[in-house]
Amino acid sequence: MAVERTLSIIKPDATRRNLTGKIIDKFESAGLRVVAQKRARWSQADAEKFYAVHAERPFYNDLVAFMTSGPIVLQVLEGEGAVAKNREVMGATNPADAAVGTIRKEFAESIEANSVHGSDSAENAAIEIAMCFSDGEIVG
Ligand code: IDP
Ligand code: MG
Repeated sequence: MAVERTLSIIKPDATRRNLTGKIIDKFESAGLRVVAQKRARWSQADAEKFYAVHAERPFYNDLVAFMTSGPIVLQVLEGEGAVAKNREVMGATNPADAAVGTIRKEFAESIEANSVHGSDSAENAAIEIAMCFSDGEIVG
């Protein structure tokens, strides 16, 4: 399998509860490497743009409000099959469905406040990474 990069976001519910270290440990322990990282506070426009793909979904406005409710940590993760590996470590969208040992099973508060975002395909990973980082910010 090829070495890939994927976009990861630690969401406001997790920064609020001081869980960033525990969450990053899950990625690193699974063999993913943090090659770019920054803490940010999204504006409404930032969140609307990032989640534009979900604009027609009933939870869109609540999701934008949630993602702007506190600081987030944006990261590029790199590794063999990083897109699928990250999704595996994150667990299912709804923590009630997430497997034991996954981030969402251990830390998520709800289907919305589910602690992490991860790109769902290599194509979307490239788009999301470009939205959040300049080339010079990805430092290995
Ligand atoms: P994913 O984050 O597992 O890829 P998506 O379906 O892409 O899940 O949804 C994006 C985000 O929207 C989720 O991570 C979650 O924060 C929120 N979300 C998804 N489904 C619901 C829902 O049914 N109610 C409230 N929020 C939701
Ligand atoms: Mg998604």
